[in-house]
Amino acid sequence: FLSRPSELGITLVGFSGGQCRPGTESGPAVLTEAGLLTQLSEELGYTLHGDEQVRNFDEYQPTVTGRDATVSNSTPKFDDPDVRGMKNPRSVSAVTEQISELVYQQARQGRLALTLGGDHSIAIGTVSGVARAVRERCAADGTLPESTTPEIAVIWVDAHADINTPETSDSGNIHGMPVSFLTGLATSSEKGVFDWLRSEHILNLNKLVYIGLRDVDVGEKKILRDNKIKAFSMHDIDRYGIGKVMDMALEYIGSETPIHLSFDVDALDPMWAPSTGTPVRGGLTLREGDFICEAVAESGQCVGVDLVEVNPRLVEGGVSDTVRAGVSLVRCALGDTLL
Ligand code: B3U
Ligand code: MN
Ligand code: MN
Repeated sequence: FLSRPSELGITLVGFSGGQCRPGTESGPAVLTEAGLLTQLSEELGYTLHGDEQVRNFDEYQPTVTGRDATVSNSTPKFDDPDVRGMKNPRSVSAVTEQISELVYQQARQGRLALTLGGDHSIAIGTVSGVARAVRERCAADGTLPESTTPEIAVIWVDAHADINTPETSDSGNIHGMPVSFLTGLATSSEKGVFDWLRSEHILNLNKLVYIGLRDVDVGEKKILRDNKIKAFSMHDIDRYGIGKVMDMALEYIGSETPIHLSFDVDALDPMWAPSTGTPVRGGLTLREGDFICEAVAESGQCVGVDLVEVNPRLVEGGVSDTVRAGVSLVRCALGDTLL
């Protein structure tokens, strides 16, 4: 699908406003300081475009209110009261709108869009930007094979389904809601609160595949059932093995559909990735995570990759395990381990 498969469009998103624990905004910094981008260019041979420095979205840092508030070290630049229970709604909306445009600008040129977060709310920007770019490239003659479908598929690798609507969410944290906004299950006409999302940004519910789920809210389970959303839980991975699960996931998507991989590091077991905001036991081994990424790379259909929810502040004794895991996942998604 990629006219120039050796080109990467990088977006480095320092943002934590989709949840309440400070530190996630430093995820891209610790990953790049570990040499990830240098490895991608020098060892994997990619040409890098886009961000060299982490974008500091601190000016949008949350006004922290409420019971589980653990911040704040920065003075909020503007008032951002809750909307329908959502915390920091205008901040997250404004930041994801910018990310959507940045990622779109990378993907429309046929570059594989790689985004390092940041909490998972930023995927409202990445997925919508890639979806728009692929629709546009399909409409334009000759930039993609004729059989390519204009709608992307998303493989969402996560312990959580992140598909709460503002109404079903208990926490009000928008990192638990990105999929509902991306698929149009949740909409908002409130000025400055996701009113920028248009039809070209939207992900079809039947082009969504989950892998790694094990902590899904009651309301989310109903959404998954009612909409017949394809989901491979940890139970399915135990039953079939990760190889068969990836075969089934890719077969469900079909070979003509561009794929965006959105990888929440908390899909991995905390044994491998402890430095994350909401760790859940019983997760993927690092090798299973790497395999998912390899299978997506091997498909030749990958147009976008996110790695999110690395929070360097959360583990005493350092973030190094989680960073090493994150670097490995991204390298695998970009084809490093394929022979
Ligand atoms: N489902 C819960 C918990 C959660 C979602 N995503 C993460 N945690 N990382 C919620 O807040 O919506
Ligand atoms: Mn997530
Ligand atoms: Mn998660």
